[in-house]
Amino acid sequence: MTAVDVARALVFVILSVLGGMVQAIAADTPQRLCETYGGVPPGFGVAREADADRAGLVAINGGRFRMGSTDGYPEEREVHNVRVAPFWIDRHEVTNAQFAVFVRATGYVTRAERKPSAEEFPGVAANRLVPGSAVFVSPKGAEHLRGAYAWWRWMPGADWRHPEGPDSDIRSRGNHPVVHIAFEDALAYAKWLGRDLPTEAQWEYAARGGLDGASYPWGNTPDAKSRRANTWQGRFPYEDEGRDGHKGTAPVGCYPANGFGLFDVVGNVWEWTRDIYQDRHGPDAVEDPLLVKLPGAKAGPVTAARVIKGGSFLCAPDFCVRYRPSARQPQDALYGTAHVGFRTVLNTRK
Ligand SMILES: [Ca+2]
Repeated sequence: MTAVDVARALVFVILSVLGGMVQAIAADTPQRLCETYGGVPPGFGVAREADADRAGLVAINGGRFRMGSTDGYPEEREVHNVRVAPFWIDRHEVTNAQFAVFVRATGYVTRAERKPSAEEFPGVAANRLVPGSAVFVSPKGAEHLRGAYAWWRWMPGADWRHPEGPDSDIRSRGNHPVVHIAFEDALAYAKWLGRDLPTEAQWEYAARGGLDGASYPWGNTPDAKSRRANTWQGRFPYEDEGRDGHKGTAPVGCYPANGFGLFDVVGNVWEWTRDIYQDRHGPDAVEDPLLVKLPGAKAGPVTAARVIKGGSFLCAPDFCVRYRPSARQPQDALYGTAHVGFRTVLNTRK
């Protein structure tokens, strides 16, 4: 072996070791979005860009999957087979910055910003019919004994621009998910982009990221080290220890993407779907039952309670283990609250 060969061998060994180290670092450092991201995907809201209608979307191949779970809450049953056609879905939850682009372009005013009508709230005094939304407030002492969900407080002046009430703002939260969005607000945003809200089946299929039947988007192991999603650590509803790095909403994309490249499918904020809530799943479906009615089908009145998915920063292991793809909850379509957001889909087979 010549000196040149020895040198080459040494270089090879060094490069191999370095390469292994780089791979190890890459494997240990999951893809993240939030640190350098302003909240608006390239081309978004710019009509002249050829692919603007797909800005921020990820293509999802269709497929058949087992929807629901027998391990979770009763409403997640029965496990049944559904086939979804190919579709596109937002890589991340709709952000404040994106919603601001929509509002600037259209002048849209959300429900939480409008004065509620007397017809909707018969018997409520006129001076109490003021714009607002429900904000989470940690109860003090035995305050929670006032009743279930006593940690929600109706706050006049709370809306998407003022998530914790009139004295709060979103100036440094352009890349956080927009909240206090009612179902009709989310739908209006989606329609403005020529899109829709996901059906529950689309949402669940996308959230599973290809891991059919798994408990979580990343597999079957709980997130013991609080590195995979923005949830609640500590005793709910008193103290959020924030061991996952965030109390309240987090910028989108701070946690590893799932197998389809989607961020925050569980945790951070609940997400609206089109489906009207029923407390059990239907039977096996050859195709997603809501989508076979397309095009132009109306999926029930805009005021009907809808399914929300994914759980939120308020989901804690001792209270609400709903940061799982199969988990579901009804949400009054008229109210978004501080922990409900959404993402959009583009159905290409219209
Ligand atoms: Ca958290």
